[in-house]
Amino acid sequence: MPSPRITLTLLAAAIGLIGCGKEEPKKPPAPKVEAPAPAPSIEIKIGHVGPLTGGIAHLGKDNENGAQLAIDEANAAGIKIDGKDAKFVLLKEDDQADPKTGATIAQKLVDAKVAGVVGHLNSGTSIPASPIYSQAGIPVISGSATNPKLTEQGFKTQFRVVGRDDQQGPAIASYLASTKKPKLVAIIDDATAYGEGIANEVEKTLKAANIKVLPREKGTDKTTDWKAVLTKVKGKHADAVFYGGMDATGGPLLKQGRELGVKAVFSFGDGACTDDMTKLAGAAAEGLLCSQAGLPPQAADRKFLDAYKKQFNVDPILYAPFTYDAANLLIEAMKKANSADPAKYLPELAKIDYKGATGQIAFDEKGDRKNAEMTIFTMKDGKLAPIAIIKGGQTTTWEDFLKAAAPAPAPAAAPAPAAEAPKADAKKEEAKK
Ligand code: ABU
Repeated sequence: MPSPRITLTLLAAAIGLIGCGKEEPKKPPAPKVEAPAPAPSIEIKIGHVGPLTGGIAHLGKDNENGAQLAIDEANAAGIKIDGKDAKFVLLKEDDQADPKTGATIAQKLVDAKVAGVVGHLNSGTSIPASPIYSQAGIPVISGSATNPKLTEQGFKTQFRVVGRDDQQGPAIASYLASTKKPKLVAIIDDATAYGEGIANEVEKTLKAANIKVLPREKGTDKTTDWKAVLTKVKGKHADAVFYGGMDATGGPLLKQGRELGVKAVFSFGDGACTDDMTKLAGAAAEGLLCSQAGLPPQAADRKFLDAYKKQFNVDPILYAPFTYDAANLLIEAMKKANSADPAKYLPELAKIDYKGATGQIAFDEKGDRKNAEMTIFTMKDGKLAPIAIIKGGQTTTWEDFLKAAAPAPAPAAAPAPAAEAPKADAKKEEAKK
């Protein structure tokens, strides 16, 4: 390529010739400017799986939004992996909260050569999907599946960023026992891995506290008519009810319970601990006790909450901050390994120590989140209000938690030096004037 000086000289000569009125010379061919070679890029596929149809599609979308926000932010940040511009793509899949479909979708994502997966939402789909990801060596992080079995199978590829039901069940049961002091509790579940699992944990805790528990009542994850079960519960005069299931079925249970005149305190686990309970059960939702297996959405990082609201025009419902963290953890581990090859970045993920929107995240040897918090809520004026945070066996009231989380007040400004008192002589002089 000619230097700019040569180009200018040629141009000046051409102008000079035109000025002399001589025959116009042929224009020299324009120098070819080669476009700079595009930076090498790499497309990294990350899967997200949750129910996007059916009764809990709103929770699936909430989880998916969290992961999508992390992907969009990573793409905007211009991340390089192995010297290449990384373009992250979220493959969004609907497993309909169905165990068989969950396994089919897992195989579909393996075949699509995803580098990692966020999901699945349900324990009932995560558990059958986990051996498929394990066999393919693909890391998978659930932001919501709480059944202990998920991380008890010994799969090195399986992680979760929420707590487990053998933490959550005892937390909500102990809170119920100590604050409401029930003598007889009815326990109902939806016969899913999650619902039945958390109900078992609650039952164990209540029985250990010498509280009587009625024989288990069951529905399914599609039951919306609970009248027969509730009539039995009413007849036994249970003074508390615990339901292991999701909000789409828990809402009708609560509503019909009150309609039938069941006076018992109702308590739910995380799957049914959402503000949607007000829509589903109306005024009957007031006073509900429930738990989540992590910090509440309103305690998530402000930057995340603002970005989520801006992008989706709604607030997170339940576990979106956790799926946001899950996607970011996959990306962070890839950055640390400088590779999107699961075999190379999996060891980084296993030993990660990362400040996420839901707090500091590190995994234990099973892939469970270390020091996961549990939150207890009550429904007050149509909104879930956190009451207490339980961490490592310690219970902190929500008010104290907020106080401890508040930024330390700025140090008081040093007092301004006192104005010097006028000297006595000066005062006298002033008086003479
Ligand atoms: N943790 C409640 C909802 C998801 C699940 O574990 O099935």
